[in-house]
Amino acid sequence: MTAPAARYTLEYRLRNHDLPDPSRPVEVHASAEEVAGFARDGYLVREQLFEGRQLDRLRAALDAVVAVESRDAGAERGRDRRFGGLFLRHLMDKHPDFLDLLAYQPLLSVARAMLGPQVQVRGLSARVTNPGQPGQETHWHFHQRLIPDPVPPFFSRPQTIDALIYLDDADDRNGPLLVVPGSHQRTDEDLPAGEYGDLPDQVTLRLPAGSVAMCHGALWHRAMPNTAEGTVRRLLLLGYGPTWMKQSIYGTRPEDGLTTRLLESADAETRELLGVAGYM
Ligand SMILES: O=C(O)CCC(=O)C(=O)O
Ligand SMILES: [Fe+2]
Repeated sequence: MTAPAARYTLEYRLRNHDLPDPSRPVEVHASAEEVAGFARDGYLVREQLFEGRQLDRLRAALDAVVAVESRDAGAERGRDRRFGGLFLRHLMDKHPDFLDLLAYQPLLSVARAMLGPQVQVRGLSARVTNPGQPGQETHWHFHQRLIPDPVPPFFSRPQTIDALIYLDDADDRNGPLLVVPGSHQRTDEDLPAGEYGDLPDQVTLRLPAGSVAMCHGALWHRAMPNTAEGTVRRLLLLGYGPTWMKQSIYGTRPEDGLTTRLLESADAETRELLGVAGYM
């Protein structure tokens, strides 16, 4: 059990003269030092943020979707060796318990501290790998591969956050996460594809089940494979971005999914979180 996170209130307001009340306070579930560290390093770890019944509930929800999609062949196997494992997409549309994560303040408030008050959830996916099978790792990569060279004067760099929620241990047996601190700012460097070796300054994150690594979308990272001594390794990837950005490209949104139904009676904040408001 880790100590509860420090908190502070961020008094945002929107410079928008059309709003009767432009204030957007955020109670940030982190200290100002942790937020500064996230900006500098490109990641922030929350050990065992999910525990007990809450963790079991997310595992059960994921297992239920895996059971359906493995049967219907809906799940996406890793595209190639570079992204091993089983990928599941649009999870908030597929199981109601995942909607707990839509406005989950311990993560959302930190996303708002980093990205601004107007944040949407860009997607909830999962990656599941198993012990003793080949190709259960990822190559070194970063998610926002959109930066032109040269960078034009009005270029708006994509700033996103992915909260990697580990439902099982990510340790030496199950495969830790490797990151290169500060690499989210190395926007003038190429990262070659298909790299699996050690990189200078890499850090190994060995995380107990229920832990979260919040990562900038341009952070260089790689998942190590499960070993034969490991267990199933289930990971949720909860993506955040500004409300005006497009959502994740992966998978096919189910027609009449749970978020579509939620939108029918959603309040303003939920509409923003689901990415249908907050453009102008
Ligand atoms: O499994 C992990 O630890 C990270 C997975 C990952 O980087 C991805 O799916 O993009
Ligand atoms: Fe990744």
